Amino acid sequence: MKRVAVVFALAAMLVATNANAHQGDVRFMFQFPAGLEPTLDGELDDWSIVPEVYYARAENMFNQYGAPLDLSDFNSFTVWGYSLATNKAYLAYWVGDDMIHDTEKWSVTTDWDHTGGQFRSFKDVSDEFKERNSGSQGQRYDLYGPTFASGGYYMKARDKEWAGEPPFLEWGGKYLKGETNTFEPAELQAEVSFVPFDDAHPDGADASIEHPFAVNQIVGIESNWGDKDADPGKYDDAYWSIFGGIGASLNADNFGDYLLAPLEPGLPTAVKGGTWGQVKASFAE
Ligand SMILES: [Ca+2]
Ligand SMILES: [Ca+2]
Ligand SMILES: [Ca+2]
Ligand SMILES: [Ca+2]
Repeated sequence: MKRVAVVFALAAMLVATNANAHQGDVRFMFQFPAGLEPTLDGELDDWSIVPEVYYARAENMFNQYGAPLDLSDFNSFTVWGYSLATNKAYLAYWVGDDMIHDTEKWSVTTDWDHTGGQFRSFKDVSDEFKERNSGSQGQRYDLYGPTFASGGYYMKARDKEWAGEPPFLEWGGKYLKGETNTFEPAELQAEVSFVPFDDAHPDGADASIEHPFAVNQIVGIESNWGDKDADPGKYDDAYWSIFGGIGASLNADNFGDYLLAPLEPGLPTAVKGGTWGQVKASFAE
């Protein structure tokens, strides 16, 4: 497995050089070649080129509360990717849950320039400070889609509403099994694209600083799913996270690290037009 060797060599380098590691072990963001970025149609076939090493699976997630690991209660994967051509981050996820309802979601927090520090829920500061700084140097996204949230939306950026609208946040998703808000077993999946910001300004994108991605860069991220099941009003016993960073909803010191991986060998480096189906067919030849 040559691919695995590439990223593990990078991980060793990272451990040796990065004194600022966050929570847990470093993970990897897959680099989509230009032209092979996912189409956000809710079908994950365009993620089939991503090797297993990039997947974060429920078996390896952390629970802040009491529930033991039980994949029939909560099961999932998340995969992150990025593209130098689009300068966007891409997230795919799948969730299997024995009791789904419309207050359950991924809470995804991002610190693209890896500064750490508090980025929202400030106390004892002026309203002006809050408006300027909440969700600015770090961001929090609530990703319910394909579930339509009790709050009346599918996905949003907290604190900076514009950052949760297209083209800054776009997505596609669907239920594979079951239906929204039935309290019955369900499986769902979605894919999301993010325009990354080092400073998301209250006045919108033109006043903001976009974050430029580069190979081998390290970014800060955490993702949580509160599996509330019987009681939508609270996180009864299961708040699953990728890195186990308690307090990640407001402080980026509690995120984990993703390294932006180099291109995997053996993938096409450019695609001129054509559908994904045609590209896949060319892989199979
Ligand atoms: Ca797709
Ligand atoms: Ca459950
Ligand atoms: Ca930051
Ligand atoms: Ca549930």
